[in-house]
Amino acid sequence: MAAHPTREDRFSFGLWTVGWPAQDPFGPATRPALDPVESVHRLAELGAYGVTFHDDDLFPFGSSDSERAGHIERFKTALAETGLVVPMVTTNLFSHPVFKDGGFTSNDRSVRRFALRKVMRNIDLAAELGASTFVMWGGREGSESDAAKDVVAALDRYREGVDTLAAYVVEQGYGLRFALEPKPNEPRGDILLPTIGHALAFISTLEHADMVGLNPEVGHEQMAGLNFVHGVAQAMWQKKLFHIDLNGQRSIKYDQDLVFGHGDLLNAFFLVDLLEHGPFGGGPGYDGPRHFDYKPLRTENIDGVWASAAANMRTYLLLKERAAAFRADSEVKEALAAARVLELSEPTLAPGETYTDLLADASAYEDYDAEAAGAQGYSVVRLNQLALEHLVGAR
Ligand code: ASC
Ligand code: MN
Ligand code: MN
Ligand code: MN
Repeated sequence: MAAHPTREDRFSFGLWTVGWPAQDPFGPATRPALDPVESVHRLAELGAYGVTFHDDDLFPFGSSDSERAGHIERFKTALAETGLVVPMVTTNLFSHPVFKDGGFTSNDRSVRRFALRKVMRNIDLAAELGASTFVMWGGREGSESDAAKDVVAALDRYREGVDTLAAYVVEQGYGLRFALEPKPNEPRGDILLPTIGHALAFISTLEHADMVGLNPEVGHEQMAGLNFVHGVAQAMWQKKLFHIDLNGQRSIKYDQDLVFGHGDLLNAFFLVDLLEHGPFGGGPGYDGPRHFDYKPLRTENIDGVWASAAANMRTYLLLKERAAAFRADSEVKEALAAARVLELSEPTLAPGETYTDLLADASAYEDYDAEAAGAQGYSVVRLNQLALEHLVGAR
């Protein structure tokens, strides 16, 4: 079994994932703080190729310039020692109380200006470290009361914020693209841009829409009861899958951030299949980092932290292997044909055909046997069972 990660697999982890000391709303941390330098070394040993961070993961909020520089230097040394890269950087606009009503969309204008400055400073660092993606997760952009947030004005301010930062990146000549990360709720009662669909619609209104895409997270769509594979497919279709946060979630509840595959496993299988092979009808898959945004369970000690980091990568590789077997299986090919999956790639109108031709085609309507078409089976269960059997290693 090919389940040993290598740099070529391009697995990356947030410093805040393995470094989460496991405080929750009901109890304090169960693990000591982890030095980012140690995380870099351990992740490299485990086979990751990249590490990502929020500014506050690397140097505490409020650090002096020299303290900040010291933390960055130590981190850079660890990167140089291990060869790990920084493919993505993001900003913490959610922990400090100043952001309790939002960053870009706080009702308080001075907070919004402070938030933009905090991001600009972090964009400079991202560019310095050679990152290509800058993620924006607006965890505090939202409300608990419909009386207290003018959502229309908030979206104006959100757009103003992203447009301003995009202009900054362009004018500095940085090679960065933004990736917005949707989430429906938590920590706010309702968060703006709650799903992939909302975020795609928002992006279409931006001045620099071309350089803004998505960083969808498995669990965040599933918290909204949505099918993550569908969401990712639409993001790909709109060429907006700039980055991805892999993890696990079991149904509609608080954000679990489980190990990848430890939630909806069948959906994870089809996700890996889509990322690795692209759509069934042809077209590219995903070629960016396979980034894990998960939280080691609060029950785990430090050994469990590293075991869980390894589990994310191993699960991905196992699913990749299973998906390849699924695609290569001649019985699956037959079942795909029986389910007529590939026929969907054929345009509904013939080449050059117009609606006038369609109106003139009696076979399409007047003579069409809707009863016969309605009586046919699509053999979906057989195909799904074949996928499941590959997934569990029964084929
Ligand atoms: C991020 C990101 C999230 C949140 C969360 C913080 O940058 O992708 O989902 O921050 O992980 O705990
Ligand atoms: Mn999450
Ligand atoms: Mn995330
Ligand atoms: Mn998260």
